[in-house]
Order: sequence, then C-alpha cells, then structure tokens
Amino acid sequence: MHVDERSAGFFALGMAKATKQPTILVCSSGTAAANFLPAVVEAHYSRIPLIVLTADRPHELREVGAPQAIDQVNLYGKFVKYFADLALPEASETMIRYVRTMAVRAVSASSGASAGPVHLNFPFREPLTPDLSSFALPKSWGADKRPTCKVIDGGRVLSTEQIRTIADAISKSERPIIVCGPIDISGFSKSVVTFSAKLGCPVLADPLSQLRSGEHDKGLIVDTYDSFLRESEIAQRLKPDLIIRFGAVPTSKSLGLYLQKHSDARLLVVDEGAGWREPTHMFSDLIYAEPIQFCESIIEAIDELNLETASTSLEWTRKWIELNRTAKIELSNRVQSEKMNEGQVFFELSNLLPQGSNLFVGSGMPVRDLDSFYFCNDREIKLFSNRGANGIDGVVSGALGVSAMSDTVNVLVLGDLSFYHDLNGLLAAKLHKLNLTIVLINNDGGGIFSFLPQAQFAPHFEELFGTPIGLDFEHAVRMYGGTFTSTSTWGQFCETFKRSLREPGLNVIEVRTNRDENVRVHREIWGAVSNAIRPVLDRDV
Ligand SMILES: Cc1ncc(C[n+]2csc(CCOP(=O)(O)OP(=O)(O)O)c2C)c(N)n1
Ligand SMILES: [Mg+2]
Repeated sequence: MHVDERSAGFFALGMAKATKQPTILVCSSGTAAANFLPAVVEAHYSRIPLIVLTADRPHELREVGAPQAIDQVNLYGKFVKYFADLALPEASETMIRYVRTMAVRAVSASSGASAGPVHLNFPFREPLTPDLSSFALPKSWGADKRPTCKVIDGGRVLSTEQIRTIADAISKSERPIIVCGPIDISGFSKSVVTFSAKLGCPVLADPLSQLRSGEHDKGLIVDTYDSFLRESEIAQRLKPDLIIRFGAVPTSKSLGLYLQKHSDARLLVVDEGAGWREPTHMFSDLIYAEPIQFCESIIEAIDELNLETASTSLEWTRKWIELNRTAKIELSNRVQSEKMNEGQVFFELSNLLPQGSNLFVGSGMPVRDLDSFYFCNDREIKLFSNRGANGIDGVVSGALGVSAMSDTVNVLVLGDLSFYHDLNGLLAAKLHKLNLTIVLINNDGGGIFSFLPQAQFAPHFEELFGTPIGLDFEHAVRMYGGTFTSTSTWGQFCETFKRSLREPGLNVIEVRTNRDENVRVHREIWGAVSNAIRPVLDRDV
C-alpha cells in the first residue's frame, strides 16, 4: 500500500529490479492511473517487468462526465508491451478461464525478452464495495492454482554458422576491447571475463554492468576509463579495431566520444532484447543473442575451429591496464581529503559497503561520480539506478522498493533535487518499516549543470539551471520517522554511516557541498590524472 501513485510506480519498479520478476501495480481510476506513467516509461526503457492493473468505469460511463473517469484505453501508449481492456467480471467458467489466461499472457509479455511493462484495464460496475468477508477463490478454480497454461519461449540462439562467422572476425582482431554498459544478468560477470581472457583484451566496465564488484577475476577490467579517455591525445592513440559491447549504453560521456572517434573500428552490439540501443548509429553488427550464451558459444567456436586468438597485441592490453592502474592511484589519492567532496562519497562507499549490500544511485552527478570513483572490489554489491530515462523522479521510491525485497544493507546516494522530487516516497519507509540509509549530497541545486557550457551565462544560470531550493530536509525526514545527520568531515561521515547500518529504519546522512567548488575539485582531479597518464602512453609496458 502506497498513497502516492507516482511513488508507488517507482516503488514497484524497485521491487522488480531487485527480484527480476514482474511486479503488480494496482490502482483506482482517473489520474491515479496517469500517475504511474513516469514509472512505466522508466520500466519500458530499462526493460523492467511491471504489470499495471487499473480499475475503470464500465463502457457506458466512459467519456460522459462520470466522476474519476478518464480515457484509460492505451493510456501508456507505446511504453507498454501489451494492453488489454478486459471484459466486465463475470462468475462463469468461461470468463474465469479468460481472466486467468490473461494473467498468464500479462506475465509472459512483461517478462519475455526484452522485459517491460504491460497494462490491463478492468471495468467495474457499481457497487464497487468489495465483500471481503466472503472473499474466496471461485469453486471452478478448484484446488488447482497453477496457471491455465504456460508459455515456452525458445529464446534467442544464434546458428552455428552465425557463431562461426562472428568468432572468425573476432579472432582476427589485434586491438579489441569489450565494453559493458548497464546490465543485470546473473552469471554474466563471470562469463564475460572468461570471454575477455580468451581474447586477452580489456573490459571497460560501467559500474552498472555489475562487473566492478563480486568474486570474478578483475585482472582485465578497466574501471577508470572515464577519467583518462577525457585526454584527447590518449583517446586518439588508443585505437581499437574491434569493439564488442554488451548491455545498455554506458553512462560515461568520454567513453561515448571515444567510441565515436573510432568509427572505423568494427562495433558489435550484443542485445538479448532485440533492441536498437546505440545512439551513435555506428554499429557494424547488431547481434540479437543472450549474452552468456553468446560468450560461451564464441569461446567454443574459437576452440573448435582452432582460431588463433593470440593476434591480440599484448602491448595493447598491457597499455590499457597500466593506464588504468596509474589513473586509479591518482584518482584515489586526489579524491581523499578531510574536507568533503562529492566524488569521495563513492570512493569511501566502495570500501565501506559490506558484502551483500545494495547501492542505489540517483541521476545527476551521483551516477557520474559512481562511474569515476567507485572502483573494483571483491564483495558482492549490487548496483541500481534508473538509467532507462535518467529521471530524477522516483529515486527514493525505487531504492525503497529494492529494500522491501532484500533483507540486507540498502544504501541510496542521491542529490538534493532528486531527494526533493520524491519526498512523498519516504512514506513507504514508515508504513512498511523498511531499512534504508540515504546519503543525501546537498549542493543546493543541480550540480551537474555547473559542468556544462551554460554555466558561463551568469545572469540566468542560477534561475534556469542551478535552481537552488534552499530546503532544510531534516524536518521532512523526521516527519517520516527517520533520523537525519548532517556531516562535515570524513571521520564523521564514516562513523555515522557505520552506525546507520546497525540501526534499522530510515537514516539520512546529509553531505553538504558547494556546486562551484565541486567543479573545481573535479577539474583538478582530472588534470592530475591527465598529467600522470601521459607518460604511460610513450612508455614500454
Ligand atoms: C524528472 C526529471 N526532471 C528533470 C530532469 C533534468 N535533470 C537532470 S539532472 C538534474 C539535476 C539533479 O540535481 P540533484 O539531484 O541535486 O543532483 P546533482 O546534479 O546536484 O548532483 C535535472 C534537473 C530529469 N532528469 N528528470
Ligand atoms: Mg544537487
């Protein structure tokens, strides 16, 4: 139960992200249903299974001025994979069979690749009061509660011929890289690192690829590319001849520009959901295949055909690893200071988060700082973010939805505007007694915009982009029964953070920063990285 449907939508989305199972959202009619739209849009683009059940008026009361009635037919437009306007309920065997089969259809449509939202609209005639005292399954269902039918999906499997052709092309590459964007498939990390080891090539891993945490081998994983690919000479000289990309489009802008710069390299995009996710339009091959199976079958084909993979230049891979090592030393040293800076939150969290934690990260600077400062570690830590549509709405609810489904440490890091946007979402923490530590990076406005060229236009920048809101969030957090601590030093932050993990419920730790100062610190760090890595390019490694 959640009173605000907009928050409820994102809460359900968080639950579905955590379980990877379709989550059901139910509401009454009218704008209640319309408030699910932002979450439905995010579910569509991030491929999360949601089943939206909306109540509606019967046909004779539609579009004739009846109260709380809006046109709900195809309300979510093309953002749902399947829509049905169901028949009025009827206690006949045929109609019960019909509605149960619709349930199977909804589950199958929402969870089949690529997963996404579906919408079933239910008309009801008055009386609308349920008789809960006599609530029982209809007799015709009998003892058998199994679905009326099952859907058997063969999945996307490439033919031997297709695999061999791709394996042959891959094995000829001298300077391959693997790029992993946001992806969450159990077992993928292990499988892609085995694949990269076979090719002997580096893996550029977005934090949301889940590759930076866990027990798999990380010897070939590059987690600092965002900082060193900013250096145009480096980006120019690291010339790949083959790029194999998995998952959604990576967060890093410098990585995007790097890939665009090398448009002559062959770009293979592997997509289990048969989508079209490559904004540069530069893919040479769009491969619709399940990623784990893809990695395994290419390795098999390379072995079977005795293809020579040693063509990957050793120097090429060593150069990437050395650049990564050097950049990481510089980033780690520079980001740590007693006076708080935003990037340090993620650096500290990659050390502080215990085994099995969930870390949800908001849009704006947090997801970018996650990319820059959250480095590889061997603990199982699951990372979440709403990267389908990159909205700053529903972040609090998304994290609470994840927390509702997992009995572990749950942490959310987000900016002040994102926090404000979904303050209503905090109600779920109180009502459902959820555990969540929120690290609120409060720079009083949209810090991300200070990095853009419009930051130079002083007279209107603050009003149109910076948008400071000057709120003291402590009152709101206390209203929902949470604790609120503002921290000003790292010692204090770490101590408060560790304490919050021992104290159940909602705990908010505010880190106050300044947007101008934040840009200065980031540029200083990137400058230092650039100085440290340039010599590596010319050095024999
Ligand atoms: C619903 C929605 N409205 C507006 C935006 C545009 N937008 C992207 S980032 C951002 C600012 C975020 O500010 P904050 O959460 O404080 O994070 P910061 O950039 O300060 O780290 C805005 C307004 C968006 N992504 N989603
Ligand atoms: Mg902010």
